[in-house]
Amino acid sequence: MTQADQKEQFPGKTIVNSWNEWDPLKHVIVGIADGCMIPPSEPAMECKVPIDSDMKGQWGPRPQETVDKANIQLDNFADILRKRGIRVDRPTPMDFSQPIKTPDWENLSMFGCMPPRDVVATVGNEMLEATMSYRCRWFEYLCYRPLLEQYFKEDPNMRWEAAPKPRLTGRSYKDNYLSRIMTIEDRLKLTAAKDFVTTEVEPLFDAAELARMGKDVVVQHGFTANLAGIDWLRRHFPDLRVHAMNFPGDPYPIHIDCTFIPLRPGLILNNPIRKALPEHRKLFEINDWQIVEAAPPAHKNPPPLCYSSVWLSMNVLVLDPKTVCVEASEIHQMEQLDKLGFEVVPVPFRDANPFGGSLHCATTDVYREGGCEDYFPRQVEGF
Ligand code: ABU
Repeated sequence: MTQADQKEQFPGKTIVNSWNEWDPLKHVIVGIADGCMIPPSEPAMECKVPIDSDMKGQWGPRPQETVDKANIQLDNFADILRKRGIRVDRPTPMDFSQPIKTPDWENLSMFGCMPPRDVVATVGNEMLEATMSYRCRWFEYLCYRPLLEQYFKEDPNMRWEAAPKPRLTGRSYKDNYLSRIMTIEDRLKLTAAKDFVTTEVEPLFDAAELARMGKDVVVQHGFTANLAGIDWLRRHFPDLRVHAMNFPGDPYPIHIDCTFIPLRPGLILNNPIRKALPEHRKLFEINDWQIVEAAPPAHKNPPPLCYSSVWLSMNVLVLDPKTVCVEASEIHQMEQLDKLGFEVVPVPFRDANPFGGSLHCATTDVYREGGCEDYFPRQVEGF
C-alpha cells in the first residue's frame, strides 16, 4: 500500500499512545524481511542460538526464497490488520549485509528490520529506541527513523526518546560464559541463578523485554536486558512501576513475549516450562489476576534457520480485549484462547518465524485506545 492509499484509508490524525498489550489497536508497525541476514558470531548472539540449531556456525544473507515467502506472510498479516481498520506502517530496510563499526568494535554485518518489537518500545505517548544488546542490531533503529520522524511531526504530543547507546565492548559480556556450558542442564543452572551473558557495566535492554500493563511494566532480566537496563527504565519512567522478572526454566532467555503475555485485564498467559516464580506471582494473585499456562506448541521443532523456540506458539498479538491474532498452524493455542472467550484470528506466519519471531515480535504498537490505568492497586514490597 502506498503512502497516498494509506492516507485515503486512514485519513485521521496520527496519535502515539499505547499503555498496555490489549486495548483496541488502531495503528501498528509491521516488520519487513528484505535483506535479512544470519548475523556473524558475536558474544550475546552466540549464547542465544540453540546448540542444535541449523543456524549454528552459519552467517550471511538469508536465502532469497525464504525472504520472499516471509514477505508474503508479513504483507498478508498487514492486510488482515488493515481490513480490521488498523493503520499499518512498515520500516525502511537498509543494506544489512554491510560491515559496521563504532570506535570500539567492528561487525561483519547487520541483522534486518524484522522484528520491530525488539527495537522500539511504545509506552504511553512515548516511542523509545532501546539500547539493544547485540552488535549486529546496534544501528537497526535507523530503519524506524523515517516513521518516528513522521510521527513526531504529525503528533505534537509524541515523545521521541532514545536510550543511551551502549559501547558493547568486551566489558559488556562475560568472556568465559559459553565455556561454562556443556549441556542444557548447565544452561538452566546458570539462568536460574540469574547468571547471564551480559555484565552490568552499562544499561542494556531490548524493547521486547517489556510487558506493559498500564501503570505496571514487567521487564524480563535475561540475556538481552541487564539490571542496569531495568534500573534505567525505572528512572526513565518515574510515574510507572517497573518490575524485574526472570523465568528459570528458559535456557535462552531473550524477550518476554514467548514467556509471559498479558492478554486482557486480569489474565496472563505463562509458558508452562518457564513458570513465573512464586515471589513474582504474588503481585498478580493479590490483585485477582489469573495466570494460565499456555497450551503446548503444535510443532516439535521451529522452522529451518530459526533461532527462536517452538514457544512462538504463544507469541500472539491482541487486537482488543476480545480479539487475538494467533499463528494459523498453532491449533492448541487457538483452541485455548477460544475457550478463554477470545475471537481468534488465524494468521499464517510460520515462514516469517525464522526472521525473528511471530505475530507479537513482528509488530510495534503506535496507537491503542485507552489510558494509563492502575490494574495493580495492591503492591508487593521490594518487587
Ligand atoms: N523473540 C522471542 C524469542 C523467544 C523464544 O525463543 O522463546
